[in-house]
Amino acid sequence: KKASIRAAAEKAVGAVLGDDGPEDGVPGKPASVSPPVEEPTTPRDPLPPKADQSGPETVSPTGQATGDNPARMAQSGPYLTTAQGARLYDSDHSLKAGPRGPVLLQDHHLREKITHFDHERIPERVVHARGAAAHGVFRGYGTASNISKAAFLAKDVETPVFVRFSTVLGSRGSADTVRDTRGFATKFYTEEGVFDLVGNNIPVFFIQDAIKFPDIVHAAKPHPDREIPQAQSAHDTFWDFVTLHTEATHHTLWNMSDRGIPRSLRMMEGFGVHTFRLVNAEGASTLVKFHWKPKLGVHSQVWEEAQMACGFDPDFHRRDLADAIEAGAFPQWELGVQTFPDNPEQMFEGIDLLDPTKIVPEELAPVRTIGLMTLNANPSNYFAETEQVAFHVGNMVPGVDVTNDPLMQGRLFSYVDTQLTRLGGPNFPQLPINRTHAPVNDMLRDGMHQTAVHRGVAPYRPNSLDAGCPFLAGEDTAAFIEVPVEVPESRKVRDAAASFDDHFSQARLFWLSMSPVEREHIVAAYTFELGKCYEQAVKERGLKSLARIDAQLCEQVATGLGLSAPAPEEPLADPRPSPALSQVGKVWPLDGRVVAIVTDGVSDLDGVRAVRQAVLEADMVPLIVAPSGGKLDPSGDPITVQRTFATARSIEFDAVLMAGAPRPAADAQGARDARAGEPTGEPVDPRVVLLLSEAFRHGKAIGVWSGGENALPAAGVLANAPGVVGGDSGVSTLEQVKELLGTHRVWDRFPPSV
Ligand code: HDE
Repeated sequence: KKASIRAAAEKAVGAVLGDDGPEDGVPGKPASVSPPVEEPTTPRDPLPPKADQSGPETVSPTGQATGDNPARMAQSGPYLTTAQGARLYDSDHSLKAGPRGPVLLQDHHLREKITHFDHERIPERVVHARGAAAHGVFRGYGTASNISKAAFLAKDVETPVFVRFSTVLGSRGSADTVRDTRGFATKFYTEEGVFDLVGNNIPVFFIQDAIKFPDIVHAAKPHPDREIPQAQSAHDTFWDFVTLHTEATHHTLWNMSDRGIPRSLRMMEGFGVHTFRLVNAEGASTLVKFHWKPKLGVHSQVWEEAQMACGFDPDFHRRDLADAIEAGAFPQWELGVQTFPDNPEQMFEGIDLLDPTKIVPEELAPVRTIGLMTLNANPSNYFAETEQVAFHVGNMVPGVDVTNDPLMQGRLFSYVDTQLTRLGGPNFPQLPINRTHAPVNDMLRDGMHQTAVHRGVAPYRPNSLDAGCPFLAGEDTAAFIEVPVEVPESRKVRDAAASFDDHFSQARLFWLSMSPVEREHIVAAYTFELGKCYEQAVKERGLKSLARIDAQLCEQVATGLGLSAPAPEEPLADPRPSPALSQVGKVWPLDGRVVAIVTDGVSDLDGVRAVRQAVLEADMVPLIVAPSGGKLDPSGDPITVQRTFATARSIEFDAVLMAGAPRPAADAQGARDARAGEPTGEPVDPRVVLLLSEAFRHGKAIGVWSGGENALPAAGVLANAPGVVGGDSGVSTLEQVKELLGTHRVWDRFPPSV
């Protein structure tokens, strides 16, 4: 299986590039011209979907299996037709009164084609507009069976899932690697109905009450006058709000940490944020917080790298997810729960479980794993699946229930409401991607885009005319029954519990739990974001809020802004740090990490070939980077070039291996310019210099052999710098690079300043 994964990995990366190169290509030598590819003329049935796109089949809302996916049935038969199925003989010319005459109104095909096109877009999501998704499967471990009767959590039960990851602030076409919270929404198509776990990659939220959601979103979205900046929080209105509305402090700190810029969607944690309630077969309930734990570990980009990726590859995360799945490197997460007794106070160790700005440190309540999710198929059609999928916090199954968290309560209203505008009516649950796999027998009728043909005459209860159908279920027949929680007698108020007033202690806990390098990143992020604000008052208020988290943090950001650091208004308490919150100091699997093998096209090509194979054998992705495209060593066992110096950029790689020191092209102006400024040593191709210096700055492992070391001085990299290794051969160099990759980055390169 591993071998087929590797073969797929190679194929996927080549295919993405379309860079296979001509058979007899030699760098620098023009390739022979391939025969032109003709447009096929023999009618035939459409091609089946690609292997990595076979999502689960769906069931109609009336419970009938649809056989084939209706989305695919929309493309059957060999001939182009109208929407009504009439075959067409020409789709390139309007019907005219003569070849040079006016177009005729009677041209139904023209009108149908243009009208449909005019209405192709639907409103993007008001938040989380930019997303990428995948199909997969969830397998229950059975370890939650004592606390939940949900069938999908039982041992070895397999449930199809569809997961959509998103950024929150940007428009649908914005870049992937912006500093933002990431959505992590999972639709479980269980046999008892759909369960949606609509979470984020950050375990806390900006607000404690849903009524503040329009405020935070209006503040964080682009300014309403010029509609800038796109997809970012580094602007006045965001900081104006989060510094006035201090309950946002904790979430904002997470955003300013490395969690705001994930390396990959596959390397993010997910959180249900709210406290949920699980109920078992005996009716006993437990409070839980949901966690998704990625098998590949939690990793981030560094800020400069993330910013560069916004330009060089705005689809960085989307591409990474789709490529990994296509290559057979299926991302996996374990679902876990922290459990708490369901007592009337709903507090745990002094932490209010109904306050969504608070976490419960894992050291106080360990995460128990209860199942495994594997994403194994890409969507076949972005619009039909990723865009039209509609999540709803209220989609629950027996065994799962809500709590009184006021943020969650508001979400229970918002998600259906928003789909009415976005998906144009109340029948969006019938869209193939939203359809439950459980039999449906509802009394909902008609409405826009109704696709079910309902039978019977009595969509009401009680009835005798449809023989009393459908009947109500009970406890013994798997009905969804709300946990009968006591609601203490109280007054109607617009208020919150006093425990909701603590806005800073957990922000301080997070700060104290970070390693020095993570703190340094946080300081830099605040300095950047507040530095982008124009209003002095906003910057000063930002510092006041930092003073309540940590004096040193405040001091350093103040220095960066050229302002003086205020003293905290109250003395700071020192909560016990939670080491589990830090991303540094652990060793993780290397699967799917991308290693650039940079070659000058001549040095030790046998070594290049061997190291490429060794990278594959470690379940990582090798990318051969050479001066120009085509094949290296065409006479022997040719090596396909996957990136050229023109198309490669450091952001794509987790580590760089380097054989030889490529000389600049003699006639390149850029090369001459670079030579003028080179610190020492032989001239090196300026694009390689850039690649090495960026990789070094971003804490990436660099391995050199067979003359590769000669490229280092031009990039200002010392051969004995941390995370720069060399060996006798490519393979021995790779071994050292693998050690470095296990900790994700060479953290020693970032001087600890805090
Ligand atoms: Fe959402 N949120 N949200 N949210 N949310 C939406 O629903 C809302 C909140 C989250 O990939 C919208 O279909 C309110 C917390 C994700 O399709 C909308 C409040 C968390 C996604 C909405 C919150 C989330 C959404 C916009 C405050 C993490 C994307 C389009 C009470 C636990 C789902 C849509 C997808 C999307 C409302 C707060 C996660 C408007 C009112 C907290 C992952 O309904």
